[in-house]
Amino acid sequence: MPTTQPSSTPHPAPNPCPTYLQEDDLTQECKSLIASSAKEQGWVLSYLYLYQGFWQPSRQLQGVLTCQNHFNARNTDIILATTPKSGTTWLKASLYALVNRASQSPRGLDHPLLKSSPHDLVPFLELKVYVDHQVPDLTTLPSPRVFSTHLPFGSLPISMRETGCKIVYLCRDPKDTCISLWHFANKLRPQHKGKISLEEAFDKFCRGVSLNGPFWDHVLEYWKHSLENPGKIFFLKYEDLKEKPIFHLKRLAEFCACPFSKKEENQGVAEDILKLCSFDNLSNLEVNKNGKLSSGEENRSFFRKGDVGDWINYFSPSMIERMDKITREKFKGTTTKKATLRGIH
Ligand code: PAP
Repeated sequence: MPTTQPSSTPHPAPNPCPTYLQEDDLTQECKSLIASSAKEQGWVLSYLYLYQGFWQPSRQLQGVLTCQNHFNARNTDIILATTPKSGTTWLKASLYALVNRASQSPRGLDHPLLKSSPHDLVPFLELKVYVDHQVPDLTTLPSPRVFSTHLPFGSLPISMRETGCKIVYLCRDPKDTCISLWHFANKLRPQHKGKISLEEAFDKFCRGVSLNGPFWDHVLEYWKHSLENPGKIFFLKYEDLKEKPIFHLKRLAEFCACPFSKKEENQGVAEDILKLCSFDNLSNLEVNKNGKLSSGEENRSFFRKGDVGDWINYFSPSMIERMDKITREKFKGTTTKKATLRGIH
């Protein structure tokens, strides 16, 4: 189910200013909101604005407003919600391959994931579908439609919360998330701005000033709602997916109402999906090595290491202490007999 036409091209035309850096095309509603919101210097170029308790760059804020005003969820929709840099690209690919496997064999040499970025096949609502206040007609897309978002639970369009659409939520250890975001921001920063130092990025992250931050509040909102309504929200941790990928892919298939049949089990279809969506496979594809998203980001910037625990190579003891303290305090009381947030801290 290609939800949009793939738009990654292996050799895109040169673009002097990628659109993710542009922020002049805003509606009056967005401009007024920005004028009255708290703001902080962001990690890349633009300011971040506090909207409904979370930090958004202005260009993204425009997409958030349009998405909130126009997105009509269907009962059959599957929405992938993530904290930025928690493995979104990986789960987009896996979800896409999972729900389309009847018509697109994960072993097929013409599988869309071999030619298109997962971000084009499962587009972000606020960053791609509704970017620049465009309002595309999504009614003709076949079910199940699969979209993604970085929006916090409280900012999701009302129809998403009120219909039977399913939400898959993915998060990751805050230290790894922070390091991943820092590398990503430095890749996106225009050359003349130089790099943002780890110390500055870390301090912002700890104060909650990061893309869709505060990180911990984002996780907690979805966590709470997933416990209250496990049939609607599937809560997943990057580290768990790394540790037991087959187990969690099968759980995910059941949640998405497309469980693996006995025949598929015997044929190893889940294994095929994991192989197709593995870091090694995706990151070595031509489209992901040399392609760009329509917004200007290089596809390769979404693939770095894909490791658990890489933060150890970057954080000083005092940084570890500071972030662990925040995590302990924020996630206090989240371990019950049935579930735990342990594993991401
Ligand atoms: P996004 O939220 O901006 O879309 P996202 O895909 O969540 O980005 O973050 C990229 C991270 O996922 C990178 O982590 P790292 O910086 O710690 O290395 C990237 O390497 C990792 N990643 C991308 N694809 C995969 C994959 N197939 N398997 C495992 N990790 C992956």
